[in-house]
Amino acid sequence: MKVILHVDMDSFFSAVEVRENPELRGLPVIVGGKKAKEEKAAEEPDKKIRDVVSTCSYEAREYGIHSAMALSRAYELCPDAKFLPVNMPLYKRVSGEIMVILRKYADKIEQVSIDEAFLDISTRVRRDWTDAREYAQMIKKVILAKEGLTCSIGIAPNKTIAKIASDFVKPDGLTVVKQGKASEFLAPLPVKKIPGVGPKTEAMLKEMGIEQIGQLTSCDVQELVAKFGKYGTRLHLIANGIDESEVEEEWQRKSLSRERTFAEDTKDASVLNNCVDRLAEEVYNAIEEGGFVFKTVAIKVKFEDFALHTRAKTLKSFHSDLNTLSKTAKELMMEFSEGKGKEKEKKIRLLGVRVSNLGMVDEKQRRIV
Ligand code: TTP
Ligand code: MG
Repeated sequence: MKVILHVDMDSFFSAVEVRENPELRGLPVIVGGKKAKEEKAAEEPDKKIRDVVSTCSYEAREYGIHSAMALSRAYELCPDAKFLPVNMPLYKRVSGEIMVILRKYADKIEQVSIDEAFLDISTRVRRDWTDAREYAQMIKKVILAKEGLTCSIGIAPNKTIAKIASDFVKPDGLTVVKQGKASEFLAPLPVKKIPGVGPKTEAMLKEMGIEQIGQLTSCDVQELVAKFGKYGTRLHLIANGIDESEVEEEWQRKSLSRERTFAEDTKDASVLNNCVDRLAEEVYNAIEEGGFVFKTVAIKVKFEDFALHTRAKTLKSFHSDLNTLSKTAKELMMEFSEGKGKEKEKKIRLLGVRVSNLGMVDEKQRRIV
């Protein structure tokens, strides 16, 4: 069982501005647009001014102001609000500091935007969830003490529910959805609360008579698949509280690859094999340098007619040796040369070797972390 925590900072850009200028506290503060024209021209001469609200304080939200609204409209709704230009370098710096703090409290952390992150805290709290709430309260306290900012946190058995939960009570909220309580929590919520369900999907679901997440659970999956393809299955699973996706550290999402285009298209087996060997060696050097281990090996083949194919194999455990890498890559290559009739006839224009599903070798303990 996993315990996942999702943190989302409250009215992030404007909260940072208020922190920097305490006299703004309690006022409607709107952040959006660029600095005065002259300054802007010097900084980004080619960019057009995007005159929309990036975000605003909760006081400003009372006037109906929200992100992505035209600044002119925001001005109509609340002419007395404090309007501030976007100071991105400042928000990025604060975001970086927050992520450093959060990292200490997680087995794994995945930053998903400037002001939000998933933390896998499975080994940090008790299995019975009794201290999950206290754990989140402690994180909130630390962020407030060190950064002077509030955030909202959701804790749940998976990423999707944790994200929905962090939005459930805002600002300065904390929502814990225990294992076994997911369906109950999700059922009454509108479908648009599911990450990825935008106005279009929402409208299509409404046509099917589905407005709440609970209604998704009782509807026929085939009907959802017919309308939304693969995403239909995912929607059904999410509504049932199922999401197996892992919290992925940045380096886990990464892959390493090398590729080569032949001077002349070829189907000569020994030329192709040599090339796979050389590419595997180059990839091996890169993973060794980075201290990585890999689980998945893939090859990419572009034929003379530019048709592009990839083939991948995921191994049972992590590896870090050149032998496994080139052997697996060559096996995958064989599948092409011995493969289907048409492909067999075609010459190859480009070859690529890639490893993904990377892990890190911890130097001190010589283990995968
Ligand atoms: P959000 O977390 O969506 O919004 P927020 O932090 O301002 O408010 P909330 O309390 O509801 O979480 O986005 C984080 C930051 O990203 C936000 O402070 C500004 C920026 N942003 C934009 O620039 N444009 C947008 O349309 C949105 C939604 C956000
Ligand atoms: Mg936020």
